[in-house]
Amino acid sequence: MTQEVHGSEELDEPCEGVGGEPDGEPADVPTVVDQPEGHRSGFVTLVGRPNVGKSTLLNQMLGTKVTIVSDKPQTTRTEVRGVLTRADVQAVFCDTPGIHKPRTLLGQRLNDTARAALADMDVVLFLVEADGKIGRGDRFIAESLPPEKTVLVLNKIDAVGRDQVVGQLVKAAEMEFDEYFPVSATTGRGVDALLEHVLERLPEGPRYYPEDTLSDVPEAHWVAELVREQLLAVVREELPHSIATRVTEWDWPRVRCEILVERDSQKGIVIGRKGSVLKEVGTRARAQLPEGVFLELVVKVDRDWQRRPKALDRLGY
Ligand SMILES: Nc1nc2c(ncn2[C@@H]2O[C@H](COP(=O)(O)OP(=O)(O)OP(=O)(O)O)[C@@H](O)[C@H]2O)c(=O)[nH]1
Ligand SMILES: [Mg+2]
Repeated sequence: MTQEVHGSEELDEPCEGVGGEPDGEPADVPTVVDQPEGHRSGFVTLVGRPNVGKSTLLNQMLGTKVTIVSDKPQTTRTEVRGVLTRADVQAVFCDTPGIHKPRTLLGQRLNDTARAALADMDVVLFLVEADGKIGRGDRFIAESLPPEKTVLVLNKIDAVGRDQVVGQLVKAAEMEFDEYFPVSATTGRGVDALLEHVLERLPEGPRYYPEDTLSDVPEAHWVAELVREQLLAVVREELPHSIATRVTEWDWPRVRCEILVERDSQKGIVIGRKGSVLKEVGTRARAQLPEGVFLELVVKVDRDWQRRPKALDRLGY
């Protein structure tokens, strides 16, 4: 397994047609696969402020990793679908970006993506944190959720004592939803009960995805996401929002992934001394990919990409 650590080049001419495209974009509307007798199905959206644990909860419910996680806010940037299929029921879960007060065009787009994922949902899982303040940001989101479809999930109960869980549930109850589930997405506590409840709520309906489908994320986009996840974990500076990744060459097992930053000064941080940061990111990303992958990481500057509509379009945000 080799990994090339590149310096950087200016991105003069933005490449067209990249950003999750080598495998094609996921279709917006899934086709109906089949409908066994008495089968139930539906769409379940996870929403909440950034960092409340939406992606962690989705991975825990599916028992497999379909969406990346980090301790930095605004990790999820696109809608990610994870599919749970049983003989009699199929749930299509939609992970969404955290809804927040936007400061850039990227922030606005993330909010729009989350809002769009709320249309035509059967169940909304609205996550709030047990170990943080339930405040204006949460109430702002709550106001736009359909009460009859919303289940309030109090996440991160492993991080607090029982009194705090009760106190937070009382606080959350001010938002007047009917159903409350305290869970820990990390340890899995309470998650089975939540999952069974969600599945029971789904109406009669067809199987939308083949039974072996776990997610709608194209492979190339997934590799780019794993690289971004490891950058979020490894890079210490306040860079998370300035980093984007995209796969520009896919010749399996050779994959070339570009890391975009916004300014020259950020290149050195992402590369690290003698390439140490890039090397670690590559090693950690490869550990999650099939053996033998040749991952080439290249750092480029795409000036102020998160404020430029065309740059965001190219990245699929
Ligand atoms: N202690 C504890 N930490 C959790 C739990 N669930 C998530 N976390 C942590 O919270 C942080 C954010 O988790 P994510 O799943 O990325 O949160 P998110 O809501 O998807 O965040 P965005 O995509 O940025 O909106 C990570 O550091 C997780 O490890 C939990 O149940 N307990
Ligand atoms: Mg997320």
